[in-house]
Amino acid sequence: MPKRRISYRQFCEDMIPTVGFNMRKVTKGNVTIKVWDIGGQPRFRSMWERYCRGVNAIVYMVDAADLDKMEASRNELHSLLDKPQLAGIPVLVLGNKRDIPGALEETGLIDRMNLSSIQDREICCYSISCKEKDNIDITLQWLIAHSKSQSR
Ligand SMILES: Nc1nc2c(ncn2[C@@H]2O[C@H](COP(=O)(O)OP(=O)(O)OP(=O)(O)O)[C@@H](O)[C@H]2O)c(=O)[nH]1
Ligand SMILES: [Mg+2]
Repeated sequence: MPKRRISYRQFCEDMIPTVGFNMRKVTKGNVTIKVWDIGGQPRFRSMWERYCRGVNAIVYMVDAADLDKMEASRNELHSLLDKPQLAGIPVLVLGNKRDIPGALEETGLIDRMNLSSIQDREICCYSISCKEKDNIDITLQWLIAHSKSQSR
């Protein structure tokens, strides 16, 4: 039995960056998760807040192997979470690309992303690899635990 994945689309090395956003529904057993994938490029960042309003959880995906962009990523996350409309929404920070040597693991990410300063909501951090399908199971478990039926 293959490991569970967020979707069964093949991983490919030359993925096209998300232009604007994509919406997908992913069903696992009796759980359907509606996922909004929002582009991370600077020109899309002003949309983030609008798409995060009213959601059950925010998943913030970081390239854990790109140490040069970590500070910018930290600043973007903190300014997003400072928006009053997003108060209290649980956040899952995913450090992707753990397959790349030198990528930060959870403790390094918690430190460099200053996650321990976030005290007004539930915050969790996993180190994953979409390429190797590593820790996708715990990511899905977290998402299911924070889905609508679980949070009401
Ligand atoms: N080594 C490795 N490469 C990955 C992994 N996940 C994604 N990539 C590569 O990283 C590149 C960018 O992937 P995307 O998924 O387009 O990145 P993104 O964060 O969605 O980018 P935006 O859509 O601009 O926000 C692609 O070349 C992928 O093949 C991973 O776990 N390991
Ligand atoms: Mg994308």
